[in-house]
Amino acid sequence: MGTHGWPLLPLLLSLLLCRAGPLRPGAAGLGAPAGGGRAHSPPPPGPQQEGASGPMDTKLLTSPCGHQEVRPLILGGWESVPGRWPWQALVMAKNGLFCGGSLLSRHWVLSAAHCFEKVPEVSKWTVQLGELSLKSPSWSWRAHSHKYRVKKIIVNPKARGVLNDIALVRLASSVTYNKHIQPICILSSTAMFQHRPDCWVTGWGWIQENQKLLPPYHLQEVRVTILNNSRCNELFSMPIGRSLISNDMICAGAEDGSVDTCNGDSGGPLVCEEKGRWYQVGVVSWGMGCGHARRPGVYTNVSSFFPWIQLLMSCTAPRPGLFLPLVFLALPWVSWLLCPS
Ligand code: 4AZ
Repeated sequence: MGTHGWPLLPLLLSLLLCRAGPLRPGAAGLGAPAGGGRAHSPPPPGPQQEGASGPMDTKLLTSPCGHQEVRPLILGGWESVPGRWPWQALVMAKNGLFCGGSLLSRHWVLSAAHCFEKVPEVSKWTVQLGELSLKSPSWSWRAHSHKYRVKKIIVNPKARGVLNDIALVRLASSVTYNKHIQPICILSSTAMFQHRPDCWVTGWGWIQENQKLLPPYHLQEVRVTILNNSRCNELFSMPIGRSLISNDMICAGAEDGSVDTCNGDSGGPLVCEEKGRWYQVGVVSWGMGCGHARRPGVYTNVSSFFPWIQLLMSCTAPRPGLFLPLVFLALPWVSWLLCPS
């Protein structure tokens, strides 16, 4: 084996650690919700026990997620109500550029890679959580307290244009959850949501092609149908004649174009409910215009990037005591090989 063999050891250790890190004692792995896919943070609903046994992120893959504590009395319409989408994030640059995002844990927000193309500098970005308005008044202490500085932006290394359009944003401080700020669940497979007509997408993007959102810049929500990829490719292939939708993408909207996302919605979450829990299926990515018939919105398929997300979130999480001796031995190699510096 000689010198060529040694990198295998840290790789194996890293797999062991990255899988072992976030598990609760007694948990057999990432829980499996009925329906097939494996969930990120899927324990039974219940009171949060964060901080009970060490730093907050220890439980990043096991803390409750996907719960809407606020349920509106009247559903429908386009303006959301406070707390209905508690994972919704606003990812803002100092120059006024903004994107949507979704809260995955106390330190991590998911968004689209292309959002960071024009402004890659971390110091220029902030993340707002728990607010319904795109532009909260500058004197609002509450809005100010819900703004987080960004420590790191990790664009998927394979991101190019609309391909692999996904990024993780590491927040500089830990998020305090409340009924308006909660994480969303993610799954390693979202096949169970194919054809679902009752998924939702949210954002502060344009409300029509060439029509910006107007004051009070209220978060918008729209109910969409998940289309399967072969149908979506069929729709897009006319008159283009070639497949545009890869397996890492997922289409949603309506074939008649009556519901869609638009400019400024990028990075935001496409979510579906299953047995009282909400799962993020897609990240708003691209489309051909907005609201055109036979041109549904195209989303990054979150489950395709589940291992990448899991790895990055695990890398920065403190490891449990049981593995401590191993961690001390292997962590420098593991970090060097797999985790962003
Ligand atoms: C955008 O530029 C954008 N109709 C997002 C979604 C769609 C088009 C554009 C889909 O943020």
